[in-house]
Amino acid sequence: MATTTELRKSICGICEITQCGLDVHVENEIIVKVEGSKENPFNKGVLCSKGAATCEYVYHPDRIQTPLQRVGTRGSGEFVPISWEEAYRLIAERLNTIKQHDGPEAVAFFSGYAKHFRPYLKRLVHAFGSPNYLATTSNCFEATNMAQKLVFGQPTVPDIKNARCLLIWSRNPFHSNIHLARNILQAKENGLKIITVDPRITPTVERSDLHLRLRPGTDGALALAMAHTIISEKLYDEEFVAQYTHGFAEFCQYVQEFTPERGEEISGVAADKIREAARLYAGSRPASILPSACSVTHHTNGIQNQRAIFALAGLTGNFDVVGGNIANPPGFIGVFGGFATRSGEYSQPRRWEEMAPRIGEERFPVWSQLVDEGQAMHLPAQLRSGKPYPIKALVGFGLNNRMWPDSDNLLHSIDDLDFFVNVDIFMTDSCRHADIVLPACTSLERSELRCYSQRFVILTQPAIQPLYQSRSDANIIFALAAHLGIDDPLLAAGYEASMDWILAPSGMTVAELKQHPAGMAVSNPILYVPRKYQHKGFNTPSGKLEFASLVLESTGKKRGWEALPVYQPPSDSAQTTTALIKEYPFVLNTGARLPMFIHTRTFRLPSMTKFRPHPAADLNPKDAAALGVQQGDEIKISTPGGAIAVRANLTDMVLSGVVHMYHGYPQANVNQLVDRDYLDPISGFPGCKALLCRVEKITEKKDGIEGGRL
Ligand SMILES: Nc1nc2c(c(=O)[nH]1)N[C@H]1C(S)=C(S)[C@@H](COP(=O)(O)OP(=O)(O)OC[C@H]3O[C@@H](n4cnc5c(=O)[nH]c(N)nc54)[C@H](O)[C@@H]3O)O[C@H]1N2
Ligand SMILES: Nc1nc2c(c(=O)[nH]1)N[C@H]1C(S)=C(S)[C@@H](COP(=O)(O)OP(=O)(O)OC[C@H]3O[C@@H](n4cnc5c(=O)[nH]c(N)nc54)[C@H](O)[C@@H]3O)O[C@H]1N2
Ligand SMILES: [Mo]
Repeated sequence: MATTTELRKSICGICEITQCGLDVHVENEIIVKVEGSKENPFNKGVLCSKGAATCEYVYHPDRIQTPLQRVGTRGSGEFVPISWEEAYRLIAERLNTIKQHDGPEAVAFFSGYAKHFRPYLKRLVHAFGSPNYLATTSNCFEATNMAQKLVFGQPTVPDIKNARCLLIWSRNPFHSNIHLARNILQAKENGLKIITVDPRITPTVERSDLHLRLRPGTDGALALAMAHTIISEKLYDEEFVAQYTHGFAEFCQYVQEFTPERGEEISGVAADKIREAARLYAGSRPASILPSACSVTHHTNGIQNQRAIFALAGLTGNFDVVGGNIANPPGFIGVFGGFATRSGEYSQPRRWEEMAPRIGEERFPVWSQLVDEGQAMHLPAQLRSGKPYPIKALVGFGLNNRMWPDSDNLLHSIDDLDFFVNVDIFMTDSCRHADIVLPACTSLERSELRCYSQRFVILTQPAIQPLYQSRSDANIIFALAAHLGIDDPLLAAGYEASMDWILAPSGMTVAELKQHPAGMAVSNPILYVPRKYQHKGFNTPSGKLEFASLVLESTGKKRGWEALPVYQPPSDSAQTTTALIKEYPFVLNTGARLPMFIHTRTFRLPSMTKFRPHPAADLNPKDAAALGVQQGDEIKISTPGGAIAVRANLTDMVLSGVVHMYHGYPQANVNQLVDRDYLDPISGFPGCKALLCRVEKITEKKDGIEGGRL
């Protein structure tokens, strides 16, 4: 019998945020090949290495096949398969009992990096009555957004296409988002000047006009030194500053001490380069800043540093202008799609005041003021202390402890819970500690609504039916709502009715989207209106762009937080901890993206791991020589929190004195070395990009040492 191959449309969910359009070739309901979808305006037919490994990902033997109930001790991995009905029944019974005895807030929910189901999950959590919706927002992009909310009153996106200068502050899209990299290259061909601020020499740096190679965590000092040049050479936008900003005089006063020479002393970037960058950024208007998701904010001084960076856009009036940083374009699930939705309203059916305080609310009040979620990094502390109230149950959608600081501690804290449910595609260590494990399907087996900044939207349909007994997260959320007996009309109406409700202001409907399986242009795009602040002001307490933050002044004063973006070195650094530095003389920087790995997700794919089969850390050859370490030698990296053994990868890409290690290796988890309380006090973000560590050559090979935790 001749087999026919059908072409079906989907999107790639492996790296989540690019959502590349996929052409899925299906033979007898089996995916035989995937290619980039040419109709998709973002990836335009192109796929990265990870997307090309889709078949390996979808058909991986580690996939969870059925709902499971734990029968052995936590972590033992002993489960018995149960039916979906039984699983839902058990979960609903336990969660409702806890709700009755301890209040709904005693149940916390967490979303991992997967995002397609987040609006529905957040509604479920609040409709259940719990304030405790947590997500990777707590250590991914949100601190950068917080800094923007403190300065501008809202998040922005850089208008790269129309900018004359792009200040890339620590992004490396050649590894983290290849389509963004292509857009930058295209703009460069049209004359865009690029300044990149990064401690490493990356492919982005290699294509930049200027590289500011700073020491990790000194971003604030560098930005303030740039501000010094911009102010002292009168390169700032006097009219904008006078009319639309708050705290300029105090800012100027503070910036006086940050001469480029002082900036050089702290950051290691030559004073003349700082001046050159300031002149280029301020002198080529319009200019935009492309921030990183978290390279600046994964520091104990992250929010203040990130604010100092955004203050540069305030000085130069590059806020909400064509080619600058555009204010708050409308979006859906983290992407600015150019259409209005009711997603925020949908996700927040109950006001915060009607619920108990969120996890982390007391410790991170500025977070709670600016972000509509709990601060997840506080979860382990509340699990341990039971204060201000005990958490009895946790429901994770892709909770993977390996991504958290002091990862084992989170698992140990979870072990003390009455009840833990985890929904994942693959059997992970975290799942092994759960009472009930539910199998999620991949993006190719589900329906999801996503949008692209090209004013394009897609509602996918399953390219194949969910494998084994797996189900889509959205399906699981709506079924849970029904089993929990939640009285909520939209959750009761279901997934498609919910999407229709969310989409109503856009004029688009599920029925219309289904007619365009490869996606469609947004029907009534919202066109960009520059300088909205001229009529609406800024969404800050002063109504102006704030160099001195009134939020920090009122909320932070008694905690010692400064209203100005005051620079302080990372809490553990040569400047602050003279005792520690003797024992731990290197700076450990974790997580700089590698093209073939994405958090914990692709370590199980041989076609990806073959590029770096052993856990390895990047070390400058000069440092290696001093340690007697050669390429491929085993080294031990230790912090007061623990030690891992990895191979040394010698490269001039990294600064001398800094060791870089990717996070998430199953054999050598660098997050185990990060102290659980080493957090930015304002955002709660972990300081996982500037820890002090020791590096030693391992001379004697011991059992179990290879790539493992020592
Ligand atoms: N040291 C260090 N740590 C970091 C970072 C760093 O730079 N350095 N980066 C941080 C950042 S920015 C982020 S975003 C986080 C990411 O942290 P995580 O969200 O933990 O990352 P992942 O490993 O991508 O995904 C978590 C789990 O979700 C599962 N999963 C994948 N797709 C789905 C799905 O569709 N449904 C469900 N239910 N599960 C799914 C995966 O199998 C995995 O077990 O890590 C953070 N951790
Ligand atoms: N292949 C791949 N792609 C990814 C991911 C992945 O894991 N793998 N993760 C996705 C996620 S969740 C996110 S949040 C984004 C992140 O996307 P990016 O921000 O582009 O990623 P990173 O490589 O973490 O950080 C960019 C650069 O910041 C630099 N950096 C490190 N410390 C500092 C510092 O203290 N100051 C400054 N100025 N720079 C510093 C690093 O050297 C690195 O080159 O990537 C997304 N894309
Ligand atoms: Mo992230």
